[in-house]
Amino acid sequence: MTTPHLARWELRAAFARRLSAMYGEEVPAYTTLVEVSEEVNRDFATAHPDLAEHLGSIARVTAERHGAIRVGTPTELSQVARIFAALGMYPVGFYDLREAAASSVPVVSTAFRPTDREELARNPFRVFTSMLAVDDPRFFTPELQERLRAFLEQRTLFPEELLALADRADAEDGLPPEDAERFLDLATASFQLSDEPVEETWYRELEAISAVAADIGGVSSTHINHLTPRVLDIDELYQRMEDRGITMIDEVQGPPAWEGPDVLLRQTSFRALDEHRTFRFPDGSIGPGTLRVRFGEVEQRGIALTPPGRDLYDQLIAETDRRLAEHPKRTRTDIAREVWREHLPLTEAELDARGLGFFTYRPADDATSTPTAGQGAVPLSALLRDGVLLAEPIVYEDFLPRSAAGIFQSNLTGEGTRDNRHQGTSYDAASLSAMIGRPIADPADLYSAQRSASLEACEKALGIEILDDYLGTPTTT
Ligand code: OOG
Ligand code: NI
Repeated sequence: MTTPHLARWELRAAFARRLSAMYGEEVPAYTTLVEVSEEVNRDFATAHPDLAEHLGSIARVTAERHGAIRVGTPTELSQVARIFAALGMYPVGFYDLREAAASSVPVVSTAFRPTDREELARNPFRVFTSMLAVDDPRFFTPELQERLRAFLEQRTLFPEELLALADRADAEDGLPPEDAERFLDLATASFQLSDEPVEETWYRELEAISAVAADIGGVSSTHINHLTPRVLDIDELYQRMEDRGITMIDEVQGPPAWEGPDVLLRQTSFRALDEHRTFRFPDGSIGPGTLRVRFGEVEQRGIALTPPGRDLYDQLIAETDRRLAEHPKRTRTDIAREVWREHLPLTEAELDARGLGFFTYRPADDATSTPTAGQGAVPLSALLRDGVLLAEPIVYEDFLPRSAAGIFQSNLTGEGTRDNRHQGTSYDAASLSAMIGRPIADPADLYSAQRSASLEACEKALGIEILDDYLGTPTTT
């Protein structure tokens, strides 16, 4: 008899559940956040039954989380990539937060996530993963770089047994139950907050440069920094958390609330309370102390934007900044809403027609063929206008560097230091891919492939050729 294998997605879903349980014990405010998120989602589904599942099933959204972790070296990054591969999570997108943040955030990042549609629908767990830019001289002097490297090289974040099980799961596309159990135990434990004493002097030396550097390089293990639930109405969530006495950061990051389509990603967060840790002080004594580096975050996801749509988004953000500088008394959200109304279409159909958003298409239930079949390629716009095809938005599955920087920043205690007289070390998707040992996918390529596949399926189902007059990419092979 063959034992039933746990598939990658089952491992991924189980891992997300275990992390969530562990993190809830470590940071009780997270449990409150999850409760309030579930309430908000339930209420939204009752009030708007037709909209609630527009960007993903309620089952998906309820289970949906993203995590954030931080590692110190290319070796650690490549190890964590092996663990995520076992869970069907692959690197997507490159984020350089060193430039995006005003305070000192010396990291470069990617996100590990499922990449195909079915896998995302099964469980979309993703982890924003940052690596300390140890060799960036703007943050670390050569002498400190040496000590930092030596410290990071002697620690082990992921035991050999865990890595071996991860490689096996990757090779065998899953694991038998007993091995899966062991793998999940070890994987979850590697992200647990350690009770090992923190070397006070070393930690504070790094903290003066950057709280993020201290969180990564000042301790001998790693931990989950935050776990983020997804809500269908982030403004409502914000209000309800404040009503419960939890102070949120000043503003929701990303696009404003407005009456048109929600695009990309809106996020907000709150400072976690002081956490008790054990310290080893300079005189050798061991005693209690507190650290405050973890926080709670929540997000609302919108429609993925095409590269032109994304350029427009970046311009709208820049325009918002410009107007805010001119009118510092107004709130960012008010200005952003005004800018949105001026430049973004009010309907999804128009977002699609202008080639700004990513959509998939499917034949309407009663469409078997079209009057124009057999007369050459039919324009996509005509098929949508005539109701032969229906469009469905593709959810944005990634992150926003500026929001990520804002989230990092709003949860830091001090500004830290960055010496801009030095040239920063350059990192890009290619160099980070080489460190990870796997290519980092471009998010736009993944959305675009999903869109093209849906158009091809429509062509097959209707027996016609479709002329893509929205994005212009040829769909026939
Ligand atoms: C990651 C911050 C970025 C997000 O949601 O944009 C992030 C971190 O704090 O390690 O999680
Ligand atoms: Ni986050």
